[in-house]
Amino acid sequence: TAGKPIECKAAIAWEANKPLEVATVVVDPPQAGEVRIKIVATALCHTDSYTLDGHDPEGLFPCILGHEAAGVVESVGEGVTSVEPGDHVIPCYQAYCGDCLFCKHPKSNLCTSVRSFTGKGVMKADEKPRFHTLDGKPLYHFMGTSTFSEYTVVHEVSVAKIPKDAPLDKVCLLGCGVSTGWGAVYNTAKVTLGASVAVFGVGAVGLAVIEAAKRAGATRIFAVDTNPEKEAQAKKWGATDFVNPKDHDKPIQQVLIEMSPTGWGIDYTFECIGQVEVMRAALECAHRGWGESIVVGVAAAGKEVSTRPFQLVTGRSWKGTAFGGYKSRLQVPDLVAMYQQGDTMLDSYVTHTLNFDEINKAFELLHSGKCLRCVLTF
Ligand code: NAD
Ligand code: AHE
Ligand code: ZN
Repeated sequence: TAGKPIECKAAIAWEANKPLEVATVVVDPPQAGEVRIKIVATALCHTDSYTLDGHDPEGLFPCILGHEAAGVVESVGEGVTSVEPGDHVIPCYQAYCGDCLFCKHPKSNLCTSVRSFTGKGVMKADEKPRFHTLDGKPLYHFMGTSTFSEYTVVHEVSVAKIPKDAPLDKVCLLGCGVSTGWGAVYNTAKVTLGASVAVFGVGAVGLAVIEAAKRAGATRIFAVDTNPEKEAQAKKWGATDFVNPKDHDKPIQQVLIEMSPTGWGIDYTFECIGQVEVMRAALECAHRGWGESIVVGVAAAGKEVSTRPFQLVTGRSWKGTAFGGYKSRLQVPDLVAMYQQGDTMLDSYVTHTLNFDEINKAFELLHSGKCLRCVLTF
């Protein structure tokens, strides 16, 4: 198949707010600096549905969504040296070139080598997509990954090589949500022993924050969710307290300050939903003097955050994280190794598995509140 276009199954997002169409597409061969991957397993992340719902200012249609996956290299383009056909890999929406200002800086993972192209849904070599329909209509890439396809083409800088004995239907989750939650705790907040933590939103990302906070030695972990069914999972993952904002008349930030160990707020708070009002609440219940609030959730186009500047003057700080601050190509293999050593809860995030053909059902599951991650296989 190397060097030739491949016809395969993919899920086409023709336009916002329409179900995906599972159809045959053509995937062109990888050009210089590109890798064609056979996707073995792909999960759905809230960000895929956010984009399909038309909330992403960078959203382009028609496109092929998907960014949490694992697969096997089918062929490589000219000049590619870091992977070869047969290698097992995780596509990384956050690239790592190792060479740009951001890759070289110890404080950032926001590689710029291909970001402007992935944002436009095209590949860097010729600024065109590698996907098209059988009758030649181009289909945009998404987040530089487009994993809702049996085959995809990504930039070499976006490919993390992993061991062949890692189960692809589990480690696919390390391509986004779980890694993001873990990294938000370890890299962005650097949660310390004995700290108090509040996590807003008990989806896969919020649970990964809870898991990592417990591991980092946080002694109080407040899980906040409007869905009462989330309490059991939150506690299983390590939350010490579950708070449903609907059970309280007072603003949730006030409730949490009153519940906090010192009565002055919570050391580290994490917003894992994508709602600007909740981001405000998370900042405002952070501890007076030193509390940090980390924005993980992605808000819809046009939304803005606000608070009284006094909240910052009195020592709270507001931060955000993309892919948990991990330098992807470099560190995703370490996360896979951590999983293979057996001391993570990664398997427990896979609550559903379906055949790729049932991808629209998987989107419904994601909205139902009963699904953390649904893994699709071909
Ligand atoms: P999810 O939909 O599975 O989880 C969200 C949770 O929030 C649900 O349990 C829901 O009941 C709860 N919720 C909704 N409104 C609430 C409210 N007002 N108060 C309290 N709880 C509320 O989503 P997910 O896949 O875990 O993703 C979470 C967010 O993180 C999304 O916005 C996603 O786009 C974003 N994300 C960001 C990054 C990053 O790199 N920054 C990476 C992955 C995901
Ligand atoms: N494209 C959007 C925002 C979407 C967004 O912020 N994405 C997160 C990852 S979500 C993964 O599920 C991210 O890492 N952003 C940094 C980046 O470079 O995309 C917009 O507002 O334009
Ligand atoms: Zn994601």
